[in-house]
Amino acid sequence: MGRIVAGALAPHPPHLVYADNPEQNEPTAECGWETLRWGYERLRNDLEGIDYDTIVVFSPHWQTYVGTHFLGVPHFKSKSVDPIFPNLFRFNYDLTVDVPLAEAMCDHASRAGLVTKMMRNPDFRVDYGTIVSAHMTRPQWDKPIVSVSSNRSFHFYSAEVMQEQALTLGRATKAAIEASDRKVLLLASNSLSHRHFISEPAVPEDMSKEHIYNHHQYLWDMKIIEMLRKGDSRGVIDVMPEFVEQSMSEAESGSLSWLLSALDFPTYGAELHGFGTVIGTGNAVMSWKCPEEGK
Ligand code: 2X7
Ligand code: FE2
Repeated sequence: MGRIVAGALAPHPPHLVYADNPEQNEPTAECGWETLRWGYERLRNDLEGIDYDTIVVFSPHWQTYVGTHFLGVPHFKSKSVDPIFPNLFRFNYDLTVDVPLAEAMCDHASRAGLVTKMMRNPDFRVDYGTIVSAHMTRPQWDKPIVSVSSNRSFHFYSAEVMQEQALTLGRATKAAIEASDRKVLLLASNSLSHRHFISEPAVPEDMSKEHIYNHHQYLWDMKIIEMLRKGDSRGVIDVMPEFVEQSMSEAESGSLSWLLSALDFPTYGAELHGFGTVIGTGNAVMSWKCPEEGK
């Protein structure tokens, strides 16, 4: 029987890849955003002892308007350029997709009443949210991924409906994985508070310019992190609509709700690996190792 072995909150500011200087990225940096990059290093060390087959990423930057889409082509190779930060992120990716698992997830989500579609275009450009979170979590790129889009159509109704849909998708994701033979790591690819600077410093990695932008947003970030550390994931779901509206959180895409639902609303505490701002947005790297693992 398949299972979810762990989940992580794995934010995707392209700045983190830029500052890490991997060979796939064209621009190079001197330094920058260390608390988050060291946080990702701790996450990677933490995942070292866990065996898994596939990484499933829910990305806010793959926005679809007719249903939830799943990558459905076995291999993608191209260049991803961040539309806002082409100076920081021009990344040559070469990745494989666990298509059978993606199809199973798509099928379970349809049976749960969601509109779904497999993305079969071989020339599709994989979004940078998927790439950054997958790269920072597993830079070897030696595991297949499944990427799941954020269906934005429900956003027009309300934040509540958007999150309800994500909870349904989370339950379907869990069911699909348990009906498969895969051991899976889930990634929610999102920042917490998401109000950002409107002008970039001349040297992007100049950390004297990086700071919390708004105290109220910071208070929200700390509240959500503390609730997750205490295992109050149901409480986080309860405040999610207020959180996304007041802090402009990227969790608005449904990614964090999807993760907590797929993990069956953990009552054990998440491990916080690092927190930091990127152009003023709040980002936490956190993980939930399923209690059965390591027993
Ligand atoms: O997509 C992002 C983000 N979510 C946060 C910070 C900086 C850039 O890009
Ligand atoms: Fe983003």
